[in-house]
Amino acid sequence: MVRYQNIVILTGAGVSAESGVRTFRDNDGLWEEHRVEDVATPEAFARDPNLVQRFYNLRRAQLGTVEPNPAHRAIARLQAEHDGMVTIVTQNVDDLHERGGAREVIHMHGELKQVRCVHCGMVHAWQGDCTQGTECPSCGAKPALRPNIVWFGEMPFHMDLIYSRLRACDLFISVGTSGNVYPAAGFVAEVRRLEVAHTIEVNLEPSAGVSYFEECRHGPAGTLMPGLVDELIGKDD
Ligand code: BJW
Repeated sequence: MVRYQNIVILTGAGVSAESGVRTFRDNDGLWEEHRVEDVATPEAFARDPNLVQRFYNLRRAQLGTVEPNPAHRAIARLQAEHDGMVTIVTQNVDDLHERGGAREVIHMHGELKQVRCVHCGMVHAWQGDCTQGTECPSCGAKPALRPNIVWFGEMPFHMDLIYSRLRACDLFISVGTSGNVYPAAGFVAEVRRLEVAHTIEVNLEPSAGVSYFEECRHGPAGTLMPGLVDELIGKDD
């Protein structure tokens, strides 16, 4: 395989599916009868903050019951063993990349294990439940804390850093994302526009953006990623 210098890997819910974390748009796509669009918005939080807090408390608690899978470990191995730079950009709010051994992960949609004070803006590491009755550890306000998650209509985190890595990459790999949510869904078009990077999609099925990718590997990420990483670091030579 061609040797690449700067690799950007974009991951989505499909990379954690084999760990037992539910994806957003498969099957009925519902959580207790709610669509993700109905709980993951600032309007939903304003309308029913207790429901939204409960949604994120349950998902935060679920993190303790799941483990990284071979896809997370393969991506971490690429980051550790590749001669050039490997940037992991994830839309996932779980910590499975980190627990699978990745050392730098850009969480563009935030992290389940963080909350943010809407008064003072401080971000706090958070393990257990958070409710409208929980005080902000920094300023003492309540209700004050919200999940440090990027909801629909909000600006994703670290966009300048992500676009600078996209501009510098010579290989872009998208793993386990349906290509329905922007701006992440537009990264492949941005990379293709620059005409300097090869693009690979790894997904269970063709994504909404499949036509933008030069190379597609369809199947479970936990099966396909270890082989792709072997190719990239030259172990299959
Ligand atoms: C497997 C597998 C296995 C299963 N192996 N694969 C045009 C331009 C810009 C913005 C917009 C636009 N049009 C509309 C917008 C607004 C909106 C948007 O995109 N809406 C769409 C629904 C149309 N976007 C926003 O509001 C974003 N903010 C924004 O745009 O700000 C302005 C801005 C503009 C331009 C530049 C910069 C900023 C914010 C989006 C926030 C998304 N938040 C969520 C919920 C919060 C996180 C949480 O609670 O967990 O993030 S929505 C949800 O979708 C979650 C995910 O991160 C995200 C992406 O989903 P993902 O990961 O793709 O999951 P699925 O379920 O859709 O797909 C899984 C895939 O895996 C499937 O294809 C399976 O087949 C596959 N799979 N098992 C491999 N084993």
